[in-house]
Amino acid sequence: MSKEQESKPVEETSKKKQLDSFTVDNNGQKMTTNQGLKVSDDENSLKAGKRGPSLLEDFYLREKIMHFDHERIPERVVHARGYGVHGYFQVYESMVEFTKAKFLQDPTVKTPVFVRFSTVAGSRGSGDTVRDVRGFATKFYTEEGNYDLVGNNIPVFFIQDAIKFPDLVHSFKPEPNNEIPQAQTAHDTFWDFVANNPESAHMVMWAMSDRAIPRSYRMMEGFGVHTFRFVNKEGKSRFVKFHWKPKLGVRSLVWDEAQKIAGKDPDFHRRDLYEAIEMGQAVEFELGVQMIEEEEEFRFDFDILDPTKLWPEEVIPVKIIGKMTLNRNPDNYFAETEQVAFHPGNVVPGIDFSNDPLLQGRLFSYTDTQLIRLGGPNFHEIPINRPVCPFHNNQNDGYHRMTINKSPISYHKNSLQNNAPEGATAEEGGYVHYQEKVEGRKVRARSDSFSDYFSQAKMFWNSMTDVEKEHIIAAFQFEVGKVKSKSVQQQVVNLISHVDLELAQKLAISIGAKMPEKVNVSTVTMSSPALSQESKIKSAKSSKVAILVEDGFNSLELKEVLDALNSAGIIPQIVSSRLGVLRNEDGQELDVSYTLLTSDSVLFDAIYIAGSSKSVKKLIAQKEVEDFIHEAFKHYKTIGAVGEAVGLLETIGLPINQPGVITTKSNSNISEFNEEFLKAIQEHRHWTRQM
Ligand code: HDE
Repeated sequence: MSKEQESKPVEETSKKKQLDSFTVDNNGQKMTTNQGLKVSDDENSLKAGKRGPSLLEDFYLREKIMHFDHERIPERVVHARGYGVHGYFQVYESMVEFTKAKFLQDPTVKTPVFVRFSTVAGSRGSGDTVRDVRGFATKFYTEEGNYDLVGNNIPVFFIQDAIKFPDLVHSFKPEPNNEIPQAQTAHDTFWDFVANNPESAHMVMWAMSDRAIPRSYRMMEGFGVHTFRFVNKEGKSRFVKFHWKPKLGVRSLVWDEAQKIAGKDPDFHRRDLYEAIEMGQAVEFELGVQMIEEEEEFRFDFDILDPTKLWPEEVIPVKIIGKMTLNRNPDNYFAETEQVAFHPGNVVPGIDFSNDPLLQGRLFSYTDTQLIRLGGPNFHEIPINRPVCPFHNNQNDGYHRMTINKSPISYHKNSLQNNAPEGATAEEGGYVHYQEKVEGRKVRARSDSFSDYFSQAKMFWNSMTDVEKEHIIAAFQFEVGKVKSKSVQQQVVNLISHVDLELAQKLAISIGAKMPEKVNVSTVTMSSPALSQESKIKSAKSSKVAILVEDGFNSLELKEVLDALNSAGIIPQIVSSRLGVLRNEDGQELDVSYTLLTSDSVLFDAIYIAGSSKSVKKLIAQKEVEDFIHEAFKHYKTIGAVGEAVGLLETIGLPINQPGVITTKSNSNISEFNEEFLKAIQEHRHWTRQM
């Protein structure tokens, strides 16, 4: 093999350097046409007389309008709304025992990545905080080519076979007669699909849980969902499932809050990610793998090829193998985030597929979909999609071909070019599919081992805390309550009764359906504590705290609180009745970030009401302040108040002896207050609060 063809280690900056060679900076430049001709006037079209008709001759008008007319491309048929960011991945220690994938060998190598987070159902312009699954797609630009881990934030899927995907998607998308509703599953066709396709029962439990309304893309888990294979140098294969674990812990919104945010700030999740990165807060996820030896394939009470099943972490532990750090926003949304093309079939040596029939279908879909979306077969040449290692083959021509292949030889085998480019052996880094032995008759059928739809749905239910269960019940009541067809409602109640009778009964009561029959109710008692969000690590870092304050604040008190928040990595933001600068008698100044009009209680994780009688008097006079605080209370958020601000809480009727309401009337023990306040923020929600 020639030197040039040997794979070279990548660097953290490899992708950035490549992208930079495509960037354009208009700063200080004269305007030109796309042909490079300098433009003399960009304000007026060419006319026959000042008030006369425009002339066809005006090539610049035509070019400008033509380009504008074609600025849109078809949105993704699913996962249309998303936000992407750059970063890098580092393995903690060599995974040589399990896989030969080069990016998983050397802890000193920082492999560049691009990650796109998304919702699934909504259009490109839909709200971020809708109840939905979130996509979590990662492109690793490795020295051996691009590896794409195209996952979701829920570890299982609605269906078992790819052939059902169009049906599933047609059911949850807006209904075709009136294109209603946008980005929602709370409508007849989706629940009709669920009721008549019981394999969806497990995933529906997840979709009705808090997992489907994450607080932030930075605070949700990611899952590869399917079973893949790791293959090592010796050719030994193991089954593997991939996990992303967020360093900030797993947090969710509450449903009422999620709905309000969709109106107040439809960009809530992308803004959160964009701002965190602009502020220099590294966004970190650890990569974990669960592995099953080939010989153990049939040892479990679920089929490891069934994508509606997870591998309980208590049975098959997650081994944490590395960390991804996201630290750079794209320069251009369209060029990078919109044009990025993921494909679960983009693998590197050492990673292979299983026979999961959902995965097998995806291996076709993802290249096919790019042809319509990106307009031709050369989408791999778009800067964001190019590997950082060289690529050579005999594929040529097609729409928007960028490379100029110099040689007349575009076929194999050849003698005129010494047979180049030619295939590489496994030793030379060639991808050799794992030689799994397969035999069978051609049948359109599903394995009997895929037919248990309810045991893991029940296990998920069993694993929830009481609060999480309450949220699931309420979500079912909301979603199925929006269904118009009585028959579909009843069918859903009947289906859910196979998972849990109490859940089905509570649903039936709420939607006026008949009580479910007590037949075939799952008797599974197993639970998996790892499935409960409440059991995950909790971090206060990156929480946003609204500081409600007016002129005349107490600067000593405020400084102590702000310092404590800042040093814990919490983001305090000053909210007042007007923008500009607040002042107090000592001449101290405070910049205001938001007014009570431009922000809202639902956009914060906690609030703090500053003391001092002057500031409190002004706050108390505003109805918006009362609403702001009551709403935070209703959403179980931490509320802190010091000095006279405690009186304000009493005046507005807020029960101050409730969990998560942290107060001190005296200014002398602020450090004690801070300690309690920070602990409460770390809790994120105070579920035991009495409303
Ligand atoms: Fe996708 N999916 N999917 N999917 N998917 C797409 O590809 C598809 C599935 C996932 O940010 C499409 O480029 C089929 C499971 C993510 O650009 C399309 C089936 C999982 C993204 C497609 C599935 C996913 C997509 C649309 C069933 C979790 C967004 C645009 C066989 C493991 C990627 C595109 C991005 C996108 C097909 C099921 C995750 C049409 C046929 C299961 C994160 O190709």
